[in-house]
Amino acid sequence: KKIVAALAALAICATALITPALAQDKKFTVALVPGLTTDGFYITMRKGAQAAADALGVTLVFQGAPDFNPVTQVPVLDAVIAKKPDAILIAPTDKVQLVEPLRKAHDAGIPVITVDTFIGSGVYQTGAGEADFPLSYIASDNVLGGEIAARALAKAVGDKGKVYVSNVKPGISTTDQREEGFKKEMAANHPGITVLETQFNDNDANKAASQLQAVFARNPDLVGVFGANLFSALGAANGVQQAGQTGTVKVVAFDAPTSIADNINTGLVDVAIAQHPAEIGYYGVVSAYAHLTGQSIPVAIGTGFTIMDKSNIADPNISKYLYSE
Ligand code: T6T
Repeated sequence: KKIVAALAALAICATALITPALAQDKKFTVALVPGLTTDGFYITMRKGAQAAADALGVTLVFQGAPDFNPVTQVPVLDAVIAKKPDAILIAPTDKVQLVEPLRKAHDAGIPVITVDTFIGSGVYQTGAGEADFPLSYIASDNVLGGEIAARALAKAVGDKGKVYVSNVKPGISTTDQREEGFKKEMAANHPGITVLETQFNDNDANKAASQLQAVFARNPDLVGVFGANLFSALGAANGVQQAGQTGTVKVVAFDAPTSIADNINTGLVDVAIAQHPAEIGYYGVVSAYAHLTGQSIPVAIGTGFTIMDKSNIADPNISKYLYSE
């Protein structure tokens, strides 16, 4: 009898011990849909996401389009939804055009978290509007990023003269907000600066370079440019170089591909504002996992910036924020 009782007790203990372990044995699949696949920003985000996935035993699927465009992103998203991952992390390429495609995921019971960019107003889970269904928004504070860029450019040009914003296209939450923050800061605190009309380059660095030269041809007194994302900034900087204006037309760059370090050292770029995409990817996967295992998650997570210039780019604690390739 004693033996039977002991075995029964052991069985209860064993069940108690095994059940939670079994529950966690479910291997979750999280899909990460970037803005585009061939961009150091999203390649770095993927690394951070993979680090969290490895730590948590999650399978990470990375699937995206080759360009930053809702027309190519939506079919990728549809294919991802058809595979029924446990959660989707996505950088929507348009605030409006990705709402309905993402609602399909939500309606299919797949939790959606947006990383880097947002849909609607970016304020989720409020019951307001048509685009509040994502669980969380994990990203840089892009209005603040634009303000930082404006202060850096104003300083570089001695607080006076003509500048403009090299930007991707209207409708992208991140780059819209950077331009908004930039113009707000210039209008409020830098009366000597004139901000010329924004030039939209469709995420094409070559177009951004030709636009720089065209703006310079029309405005030979141009003193600076803010490149509002990686391709806008690289293109604008190339345009400055091709126009023979290195060091004369100041460049403030958003994002930090590895090549920006050389551009800072040669004086072509004054300041680069690095985002922390690995941090975005890491917390994206952690948040998805937390939700899938019954925890509540913050409706928004703000990630940081590292400001790079000639004075600090050689410091490994700074250069570690250069993006991967
Ligand atoms: O600036 C990043 C990202 O934050 C933005 O949403 C789109 O452009 C980048 O991927 C850089 O190319």
